[in-house]
Amino acid sequence: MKTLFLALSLSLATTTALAAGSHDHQHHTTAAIGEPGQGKPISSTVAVVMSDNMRFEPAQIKVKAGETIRFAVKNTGKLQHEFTLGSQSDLLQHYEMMKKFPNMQHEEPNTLSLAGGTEGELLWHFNQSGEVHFACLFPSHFQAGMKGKIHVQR
Ligand SMILES: [Cu+2]
Repeated sequence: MKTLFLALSLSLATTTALAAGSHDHQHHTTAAIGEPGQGKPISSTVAVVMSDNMRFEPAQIKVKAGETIRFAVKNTGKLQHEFTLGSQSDLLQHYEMMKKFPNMQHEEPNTLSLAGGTEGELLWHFNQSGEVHFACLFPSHFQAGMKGKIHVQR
């Protein structure tokens, strides 16, 4: 299943890139959200809590363009939750895939999936100003409003 997902997500990414390239109004590409922060000096740590009330705390985060953020994420619930970064269209596309493959496991650098009662970290480098979204893409969680926004300031 893991391999299948990777293959699907690669082909989706390629399709998105091709589609975006053929239009002038391209504004939501994966590149726009930044890149994995591994190996870069960390500008600051942001603590994020995920819980079974289907919320992130905080749900609104402010960072500055050029910063590499260490997200220290804690799942205080009993259920599995995930912290996935993306543009709104990335997340919606991914969510559609989660509905088809609900047991999908992710190991991409923009996702941190945590079992109940565990914690972990995700390093992300924000390279341009704008908005980056995050969500837990388990279908019932996403529908319940388990999402938030990172405001990347100039
Ligand atoms: Cu969740």
